Amino acid sequence: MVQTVRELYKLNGPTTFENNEIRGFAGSSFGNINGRIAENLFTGNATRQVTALAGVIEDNIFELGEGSSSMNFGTGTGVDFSLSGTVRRNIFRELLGSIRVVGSVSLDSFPGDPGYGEPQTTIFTENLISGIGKSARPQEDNQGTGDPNVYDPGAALGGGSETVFGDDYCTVFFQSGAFSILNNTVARTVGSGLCVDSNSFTIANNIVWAAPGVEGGYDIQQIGYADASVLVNNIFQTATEFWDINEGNINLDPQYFDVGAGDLHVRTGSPAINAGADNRLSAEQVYDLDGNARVLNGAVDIGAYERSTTALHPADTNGDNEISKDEFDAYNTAWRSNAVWESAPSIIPIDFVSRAGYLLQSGGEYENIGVGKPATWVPVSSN
Ligand SMILES: [Ca+2]
Ligand SMILES: [Ca+2]
Repeated sequence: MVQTVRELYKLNGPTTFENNEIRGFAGSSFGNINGRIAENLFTGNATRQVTALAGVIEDNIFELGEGSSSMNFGTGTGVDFSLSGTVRRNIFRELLGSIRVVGSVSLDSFPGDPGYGEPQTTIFTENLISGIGKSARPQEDNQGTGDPNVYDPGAALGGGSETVFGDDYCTVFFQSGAFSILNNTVARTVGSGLCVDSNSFTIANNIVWAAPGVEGGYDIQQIGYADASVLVNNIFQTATEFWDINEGNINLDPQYFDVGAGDLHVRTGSPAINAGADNRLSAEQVYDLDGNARVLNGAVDIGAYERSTTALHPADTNGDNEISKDEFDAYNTAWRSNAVWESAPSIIPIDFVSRAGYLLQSGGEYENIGVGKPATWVPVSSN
């Protein structure tokens, strides 16, 4: 379903916006949505992918855009308008602009005033972020650098100056209010990774690691003064100084499975496995980005994914860790006839069919190596 600009502007006020595909959007903003934005695909848009006000943004994909993603939580004018929001399990990939998350603030009163609204905490968890500043779409050479693939700060793109936040270019910029930034995975491709410029924040259990060839910037950058700042159990290489609590962080390669192909699951033996801080988890963290339980094998993992090697290939209906000829034929037939399959995904993707064929051809048992599906199922003999 493709939404038009006019229809999207109708979405003010509490509402649910889900299961849409928004493609080739060239306006200035999607308008404010005060509700739930879930399971949408935003792809190939020329400006800000979404501007949302409060509510929940979960399980969306934002990709291949020339603009940025901007999310404002509680930036209203009344003292009662101090709302919190949750941004979880979204995938942001190949966007030219950055991601800005503005937290809860009360604009018309000040600390000490009667009725001053205490900021609520905005929750940002289990998001996957890669390829920011490097849209896969062909770009114009806005600033005359001679290279259309170079990000030009301040370039007059669809999103205008809104593609640049703060003094430095940041992949994700958290501004105002209070934040819990937990269990995200960021492959930093340009500028700094996570930047925070707000009253208080907890940054825990995140992986922020530069993609190959990226230089300069910080993985985690604190801008300005904060009342409370916590940095615990993250994997990163570089961060600015001055944290109230700075402990349990790891400076070791997270061992992504295949960063080039965008699979940021970690490999067996990764320092991320079971190395998160369980006592920093939020009640909002029910599932990991794959939909598995957030905590498995006794302790939470660092990053958006919880390592799990238990799922069988959906074609393996008798659960014996082998794909038989009959099982493959049934799966293949269901795919050809668009039949609903009992084990998820119910609409069978073609790469799941070809993986079943590969496992059949290889013969013998297969195993789950804990990465993205369907590449996670490999013949035992090949591993
Ligand atoms: Ca675990
Ligand atoms: Ca079987």
